[in-house]
Amino acid sequence: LEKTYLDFMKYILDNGVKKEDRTGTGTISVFGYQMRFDLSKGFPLFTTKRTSFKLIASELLWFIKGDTNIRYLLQHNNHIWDEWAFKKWVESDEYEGPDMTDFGRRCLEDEEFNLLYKKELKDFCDRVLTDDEFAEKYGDLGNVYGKQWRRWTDSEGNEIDQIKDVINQIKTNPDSRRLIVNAWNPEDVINAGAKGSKAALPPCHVMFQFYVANNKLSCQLYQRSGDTFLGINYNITSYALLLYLMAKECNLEVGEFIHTVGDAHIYLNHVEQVEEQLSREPRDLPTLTINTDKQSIFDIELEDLTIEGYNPHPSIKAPIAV
Ligand code: THF
Repeated sequence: LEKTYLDFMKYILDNGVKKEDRTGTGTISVFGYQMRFDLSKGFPLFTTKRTSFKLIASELLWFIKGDTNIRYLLQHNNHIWDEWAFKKWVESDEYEGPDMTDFGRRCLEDEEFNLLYKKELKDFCDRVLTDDEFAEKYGDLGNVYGKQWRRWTDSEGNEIDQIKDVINQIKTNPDSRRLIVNAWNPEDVINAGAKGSKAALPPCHVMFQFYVANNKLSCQLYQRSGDTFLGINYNITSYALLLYLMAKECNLEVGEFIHTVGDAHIYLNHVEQVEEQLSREPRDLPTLTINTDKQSIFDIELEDLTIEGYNPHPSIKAPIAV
């Protein structure tokens, strides 16, 4: 399974074109690529660089809870969504600290600014953790995954729980060709990220579909945009975990996870890291165990998930593009 991901990165390096992007970092990019992972062959938490299962699992449980506030993530020491909430805060009228315009790019270019940013971000996180009113206002990313998965609002103001609905459909109508969860809400993605917009950023993993055959549950994801070195490996592990949890809930075996990516890119400041990772030899994949007392996906907590036999190569650091 891991080789499938490594081949994908190599394919982008060999065939990608240079392309500018929203963040100003620059990428090497290809359009349209598909990977298939047969989950009966192992759990795809990759070994060629150490990756934190806890970060991936707590993010997925956050989506499944329907939560869109980073406070839950911070409570689990998960900082992968900080920048997007922080951006909303420093662009607000209430913010009176040092100018943080374009902080993502400036952090890379200016070490002094980077220290200032780190301190400002830490103060922000502390406040989200301790100040309820502040958290409600600035910890929330708006209509992102958790909202669309669990509380999609229809034109009459009623909420649709897509995850519950798809579970019911898988259980009662497994041959259905409509087993879909859609995170792309056109009304909410207009101007996403701009001041006063409904979502901090438009979803990258846009839509997924389930499929049942031979008592196995499979899942295919369409991802419109993928940060191959920092994001896609997380997404693969995350959707594999989601598939395990859904299969358990529906009394099915796990089948395949199929990952279809639109703009698949490697940021120019990740190329060296990718080459380092490609030079490493994949090791045996770990196994995932889920607490068997809990059948429902909605009852699962972080403590119910255990990874065993994970013996990866060291982590490889890289800056995230904001
Ligand atoms: N934006 C970009 N540019 N890339 C993404 O992968 C991405 N995400 C989410 C939203 N916007 C994105 C956030 N997901 C890391 C990994 C995934 C993220 C955000 C950050 C990251 O920096 N991982 C590091 C270490 C993390 C840590 O230890 O705290 C790593 O080495 O894995 C796509 O969903």
